[in-house]
Amino acid sequence: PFLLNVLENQKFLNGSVDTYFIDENPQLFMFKASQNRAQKILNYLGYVLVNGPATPLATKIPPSDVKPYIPQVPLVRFGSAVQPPKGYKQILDEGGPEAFAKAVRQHKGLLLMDTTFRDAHQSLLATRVRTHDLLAVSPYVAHNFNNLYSLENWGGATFDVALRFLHECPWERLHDMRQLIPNIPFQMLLRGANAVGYTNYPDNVVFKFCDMAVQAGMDIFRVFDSLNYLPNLVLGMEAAAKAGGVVEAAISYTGDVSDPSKTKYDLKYYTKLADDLVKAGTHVLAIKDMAGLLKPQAAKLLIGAIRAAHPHVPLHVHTHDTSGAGVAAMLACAEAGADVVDVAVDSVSGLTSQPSMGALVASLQGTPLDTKIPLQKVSEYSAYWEQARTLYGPFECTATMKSGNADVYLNEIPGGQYTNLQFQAFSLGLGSQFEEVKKAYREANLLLGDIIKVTPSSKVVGDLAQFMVQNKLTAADINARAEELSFPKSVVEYLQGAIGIPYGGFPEPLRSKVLKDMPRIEGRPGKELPSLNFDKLKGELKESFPDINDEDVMSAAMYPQVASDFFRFRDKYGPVKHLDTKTFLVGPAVGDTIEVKIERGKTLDIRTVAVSEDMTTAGEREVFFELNGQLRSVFIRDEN
Ligand code: 3PY
Ligand code: ZN
Repeated sequence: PFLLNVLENQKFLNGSVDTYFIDENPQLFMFKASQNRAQKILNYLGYVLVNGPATPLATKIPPSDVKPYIPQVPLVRFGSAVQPPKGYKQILDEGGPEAFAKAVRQHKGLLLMDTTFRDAHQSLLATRVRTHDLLAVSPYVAHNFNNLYSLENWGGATFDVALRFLHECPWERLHDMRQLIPNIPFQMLLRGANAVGYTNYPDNVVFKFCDMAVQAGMDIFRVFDSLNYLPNLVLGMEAAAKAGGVVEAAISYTGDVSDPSKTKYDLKYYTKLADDLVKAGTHVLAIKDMAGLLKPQAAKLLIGAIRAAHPHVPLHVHTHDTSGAGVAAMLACAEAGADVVDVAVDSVSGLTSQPSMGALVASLQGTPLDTKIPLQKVSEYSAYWEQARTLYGPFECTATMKSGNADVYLNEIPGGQYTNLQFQAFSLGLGSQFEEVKKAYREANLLLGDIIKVTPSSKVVGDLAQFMVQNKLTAADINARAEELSFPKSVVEYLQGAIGIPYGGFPEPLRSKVLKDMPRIEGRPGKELPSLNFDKLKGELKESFPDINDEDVMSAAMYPQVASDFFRFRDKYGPVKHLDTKTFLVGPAVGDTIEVKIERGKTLDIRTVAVSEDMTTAGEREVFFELNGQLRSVFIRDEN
């Protein structure tokens, strides 16, 4: 019982008590279950040795051999671990969301949100950064970046990718980060009524999801809707508020408010939406410039207008640096009255990611907007990611993306999608394909009524664009032949109203021609959906996976197939999140010895000895390891 209590003790887990005795006596922690976990890890390594990567690799760039240098934090002083300095998390915990918002608004300099743990790698590395590498640098972040407004570390695509490709549990990731970073608010991206998925969920799922996220350590919910459809936004806001989170309602930005010829999304459109969101009770108001279209001049107009209308509401601006104007735009936002802007640490900034933290910090030094973040600390943090990034060579966007591109002002493609579309086009080996897709994207957007484009509406536009390129269809062809063409599913569903109603309504006569007598959804799509019965779902899942917990059930509510594949994987291969990234991706080489720390004080030493040349009659190969000095072997089916 003593040991179990220790494992549930916050101070113990976040390293703020002296644990040398335990660290030096690992046998205290040798439970039976760990034998089992060790065996499962061997199964995983054996699988990769015999069959190759267990997660598809996207480029030919191998993961490097680098062991990223982890900048040290003060560990022990006077016999106990040094606590990281207090931050906005403490203000939030003590005073709640209103007090937090007030403190943010009163802060004199510019505050930053660091996107390194979420959007940066979602944009540059296909969201593949693993818990292992996030946790390694987490103590450093806690000790040196306590004056961040927040660390964005969850939501968006991370949930899906963690389960689907990294074979790790997104909830465990959140719990683990919370242990190591007790002082900086955590922020997630919530796709409104789509939560962390691509489709509308029943209302009770969104509410329960937010509740569980707060319990697991989440603080701030950036809530957006892919059409800025107010009923969807409000649903997400209510769910975040009821859970006790900070509500950061986001206006997704498109067009150009500094261009008088662009009349659909003008200043009036945005200020009206800002009024609605403030009325709906948002604690913080965000401008989500997902494509990086907010030019400095437009930033001045937009932020200036909203600041004037809502002097007490904190304003937070998000952008992508696709065009290269990100730093300039964020400086303009700060000068026009934004309280917080988003940056990624230098080595994972730029291109379709966020603008550079170091550049912004340096640009404001000595000014009234000084962030007071030491540049030296930014550089150390950046050096870690510069090395860690090389582990993700197989997912590097720079395999194809060599520079920013101001053509984003023409095609308005969101950062993450821009990287994906470019990558897909290049992997088809067609040099001209990406240019065609970008042009078609612009036309597809206009065909659909010039809509807000962000997950999932951006996928609708992207799918239509690719459909046009593949079938060599112009916009005129689409309009003329709409009745007979077999459109992508996402396009049809969008026109049916499955993700909400776009500003200005659906495009006619295109909609009627495509849908004919198909059903249409009126109003907020989620309100039609029957509530999900969690107990029933849990009962069903328990039949195949007796060990699942409530967080697993929520994963299954979000992604039924992906989650059950993950549970099956976990039962067979155990906690692969503990493997270093190179080993996880491509496995060890024969002769290699790796260290796997499966919990505090419990490290496995694994040497790969040999893979048998012969196959058993069952089509299996025997793979030999030394596990902590003892010979072990596993039989692995050869799938090649
Ligand atoms: C997401 O929904 O994942 C986004 O990052 C949208 O910008
Ligand atoms: Zn983004």
